[in-house]
Amino acid sequence: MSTARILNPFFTRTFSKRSVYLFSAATATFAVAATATNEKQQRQGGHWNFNWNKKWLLSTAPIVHMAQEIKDKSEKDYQEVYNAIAVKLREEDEFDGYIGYGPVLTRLAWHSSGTWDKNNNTGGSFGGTYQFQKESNDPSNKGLHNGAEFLAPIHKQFPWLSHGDLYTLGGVVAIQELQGPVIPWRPGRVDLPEDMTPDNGRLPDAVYGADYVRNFFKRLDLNDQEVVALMGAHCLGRTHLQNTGFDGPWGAASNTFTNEFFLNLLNENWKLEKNEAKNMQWNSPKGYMMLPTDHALIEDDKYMAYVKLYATNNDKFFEDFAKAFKKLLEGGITFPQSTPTYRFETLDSQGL
Ligand code: FMI
Repeated sequence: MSTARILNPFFTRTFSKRSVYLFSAATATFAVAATATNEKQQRQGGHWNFNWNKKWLLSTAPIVHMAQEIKDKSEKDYQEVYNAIAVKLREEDEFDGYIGYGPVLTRLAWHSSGTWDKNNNTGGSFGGTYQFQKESNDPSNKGLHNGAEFLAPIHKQFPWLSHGDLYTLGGVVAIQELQGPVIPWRPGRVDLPEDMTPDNGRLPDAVYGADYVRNFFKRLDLNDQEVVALMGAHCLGRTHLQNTGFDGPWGAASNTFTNEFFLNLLNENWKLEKNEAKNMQWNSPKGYMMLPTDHALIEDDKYMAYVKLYATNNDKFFEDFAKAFKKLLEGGITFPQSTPTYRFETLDSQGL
């Protein structure tokens, strides 16, 4: 067996026969085979933490978040949830000065996933732990209660949906209904207990430069190209003084998903100014803004190359964004091979 195979914890298809082969990264020389029952998986809510506590095994055995098969639900059921969220989005369009709920749902999907730490596989969208106060009250999540409250009746209507699936699907619906790319999405996240909620402070700050951004997103296993593509979601919505101490929208079309963010970064006349909350932000004569982390994308040569690419090629932006957003929403989750990948129809394409 090659070293690479030993170093990477992996699961063979035999998982379906309930055998799990774990290779602990740090112990590298040991291969441990364990048999787990469905019963055990249910008890632990899909969260596997093999901690044999033997001297020859590390006490930090790998955590595996195995997506659960929802046997009696098909694509039709999930499209029904999609439609319920999309219709609500269309109906409640007056929110936030007629921007609507799309941007805040996108941000909720990202923040509920962005707590993932690839180094120990804690946090992330899997456990839906944003539902607990410890996470929703994280100062980085200010304003996201609007998204969670929007989704609460959807969860009542479809109680079989886990919170992780709900929050991530909300983001997928928002991007697609706001005319963005189709985001392939997989189900099966499992609600974890409250004590699995990650500590506050895992989400990034907007006040720093390119080095900080690059280093931060490594923890989420995202590279330069993926980070620039993802940041293009700042074409949506706006910053709110009361949430983050930043003020204003990134562009003109705050509820349409386009590559406007990159065009504005390159074409506007940006001035660094102090806002009412005494934070520095870049402002343009048209009343648009950029966070320090946004502007950092045109201060760094490697990031700049992708900004130019996406400003001139909207199709490429859509293609790369869809891949990166899917990856962001799936950080840390192991999907059995049998998990379907859904590509939902928008209300428009269904003629609804
Ligand atoms: Fe962004 N964001 N974002 N964002 N975001 C928003 C709003 C906002 C940061 C900071 C930041 C991503 C990454 C990052 C997204 C989508 C995404 C705001 C204003 C700030 C300060 C929030 C407010 O209400 O004041 C960074 C720099 C630090 C956390 C950052 O790395 C990513 C990856 C995405 C999704 C792909 C959206 C849609 C919004 C608008 C929200 C709204 O309510 O309008």
